[in-house]
Amino acid sequence: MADAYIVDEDTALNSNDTWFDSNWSFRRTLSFKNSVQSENLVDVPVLVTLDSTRIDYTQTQNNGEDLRFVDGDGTVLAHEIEEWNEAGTSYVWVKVPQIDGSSDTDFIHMYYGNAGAADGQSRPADLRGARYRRSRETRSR
Ligand SMILES: [Ca+2]
Ligand SMILES: [Ca+2]
Repeated sequence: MADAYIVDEDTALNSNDTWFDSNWSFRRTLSFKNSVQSENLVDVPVLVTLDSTRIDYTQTQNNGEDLRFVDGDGTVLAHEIEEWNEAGTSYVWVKVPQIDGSSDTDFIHMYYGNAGAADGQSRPADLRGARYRRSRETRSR
């Protein structure tokens, strides 16, 4: 099983589900392409790659403090920002409880746009581990 999983951008928004918190103004749906295998992926560190085509940096706090990731059932997910670059590409790890197998529609929501939010990162150890492995792989290439 892969340790990290790259998110593909979603287009089909399921808009009739519950908004996480009215203090947040924007959200984007991130869906997972996992139809190639029948196995559910459990507690997966997911690397979310963001740029100005995927997030409106003018609406985020300038270090991404107001980023939140919320599962389909409303659970707020642990995340850690690896790199935040409003002039380019940002990298954020999110711990996803389950990515359904044989599915291209399982998703999480990314919320932003709350100038009053405190930094929401929680930096769980398993995300640090995934980040460490990625940096080693990058160096060895
Ligand atoms: Ca900003
Ligand atoms: Ca899921």
